Formats: sequence, C-alpha cells, structure tokens
Amino acid sequence: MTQKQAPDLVASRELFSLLSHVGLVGKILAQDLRRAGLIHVRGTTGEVNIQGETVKKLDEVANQTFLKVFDQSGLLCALASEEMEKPVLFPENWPQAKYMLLIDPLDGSSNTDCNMPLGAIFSVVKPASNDRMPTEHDLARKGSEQVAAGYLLFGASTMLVYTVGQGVHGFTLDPGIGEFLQSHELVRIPMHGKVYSANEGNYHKWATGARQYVDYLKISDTATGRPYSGRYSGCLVADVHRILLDGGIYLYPAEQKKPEGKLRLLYEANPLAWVVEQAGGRASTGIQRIMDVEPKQLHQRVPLLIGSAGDVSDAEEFIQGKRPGG
Ligand code: AFP
Repeated sequence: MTQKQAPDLVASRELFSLLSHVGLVGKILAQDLRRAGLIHVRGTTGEVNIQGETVKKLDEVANQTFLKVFDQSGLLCALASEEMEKPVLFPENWPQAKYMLLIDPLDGSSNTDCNMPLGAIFSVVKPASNDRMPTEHDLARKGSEQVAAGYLLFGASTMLVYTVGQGVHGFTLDPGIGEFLQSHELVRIPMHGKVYSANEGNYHKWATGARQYVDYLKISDTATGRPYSGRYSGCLVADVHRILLDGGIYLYPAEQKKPEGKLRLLYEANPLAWVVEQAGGRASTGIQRIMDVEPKQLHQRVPLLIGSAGDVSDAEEFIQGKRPGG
C-alpha cells in the first residue's frame, strides 16, 4: 500500500504508518492461516479469556502478532485487545505517540479449525488530553471519536478495508509481491440488499421485534425484494464485508436473557459501524446509533444491527414495536 494509493492518508504520515503496520499483521497472519493445518496452530490453548470464551491457538497467535508488530513501532501509547483483560500501555512512547489501538485480533474463532473465513478488526482513537499519559479509561471512547477503523478479511483472498472518515477503501494482498494493492475505492453500500445474516439458532431467545423482523424478511413480496436469503458464516467481518459490497443486514440482536447481546462495542461494533456508515449504510443497537453509545467499560457488549440503511431502519421499526406483526 503506497501513500499515493491512499490519498486520504496524505495528511497523516503516522496514520499511514499505523495502517501499514496493520497491513504487516495481515501479511504475517495470512501466511500462518494458509498453512494452519501444517504448523500445529489448530485447536485451543486450554485458556479461557476475559470474554469467558475458550482461547483458540490462532487467537493467541493473532494477538501476539499485533503486539509484536506494534511494540516496536513507536506509534502507540496504548493497545487494547478483545483477548486481554487489561490494555498494554506504552509510556515510553508518550507523548510523541498520538494513537491508541483497539483490536479483535481474530474474529470468527469458531471457524479456525475448519478453514472457514476469519477476520481481524481494528479501531484507532486519540488520547482525550495531551497533558498526561492515557489510562485504561481513556480507551473507552464513543465510535464517533474514532480517527481510523477497519478490518482484515482472511477469505479466498486477504483484504485490508479501512476508513479515516473520507470514505471506505479496500486493498487486496497480492501474495506474489507481498503487497496490498488497491482493489476497492470509495465503496458504496446499496440502500437495500437481498441477504440477512443472523444466528437463527438463537431465534427463540430474541425479543419479539427481532423475531418479527426476520419473519418479515421470509415473506414473499416482489416489491420489497423479499424473501431475503440467509447467509451466516460465523465470522462478523466476512458477513459484513459481503453486505458492504452487495447490501443486506447482519443482526445479533438483544436476547430476553442477554439484553446487551453478544458482540463487543469497542472491538467489533464501533469500527465496523464507522466503515459501514462511511459507505452510506447504518449501524444500530435497535434503539440507538452504535457510534453514539457512551462506553462504560472496555469489554462492554452491545446488540448490533448493521448494513444497508433501508434494511437497518426496517429492523429498528420492528424492534421498537412500530411495525407490529410484520
Ligand atoms: P468469536 O470471534 O469469539 O468466535 O466470535 C465471533 C463473533 O463475534 C462474530 O464474528 C460472529 O458473527 C458471532 O460472534 C458468532 O456468534 P455465534 O457463534 O453465537 O453465532
């Protein structure tokens, strides 16, 4: 990825360097994932992480790769990860380092051992004030305060997709030259799509509105392009990437016993919300714009509806009981 290919990064050499370091993580992980079955990185570490999930060896490999690549970069004063209870602080880089990075180092962990798509998600924020070294609390910021966000997609090809607030751009890794080359410029998401992405195994745990919305999507109606097709990969990044290009909606809604849903606000919802909004889409809790949610703690969860603006608005109306019964 050259700076010429990233006109929106001309203003900030540091931000360009930070995204190039994310690209380096992408190249290293793509190499490991392509050989995963040969280099003994399948299976679990036996540990349970702060999310209460069994840690996959590849979760650990991905987390360590981000830490190693950014440790020596001098670009960060703090790094928080979905895999780590506490963030890593870099006081040695303070105050010249302007950025703090939040990551989901490997998204879709249930796919690691069966060669299904995987991703990594990143969000970049700046310290609230410049007069003191940031603390853990300074990392919990509203999505609207991000200065960069995006993801790595490890699918048939490896991609880096990001925004710094001037639209959404995509780069594809050319393994032949080991470089990310621009493949998608100023991506725009259609107002409505033809697919919905949800774990319907949870259907009976969902609140009424979410159930009614998915029922509505299955009813045949040519005028509104229904029924929509179900597409769920187990990897949020892969499902959102499809929706970013073709339209549609991904939903992991509130459940009666888990009103906060499953997905992590700071590591998953905020960065993907900004990418999708920058492409003309929307991201909501069902009640509120994701990017306006005031974070209370680092590993906070949030219900997520994300995708085409028209589809997310429809889903919100059902969830808010404004369209009873479909
Ligand atoms: P992991 O990365 O912990 O596997 O979670 C994946 C994820 O956050 C997202 O990528 C998936 O869409 C969703 O959770 C899968 O959750 P279910 O297994 O409950 O459907």
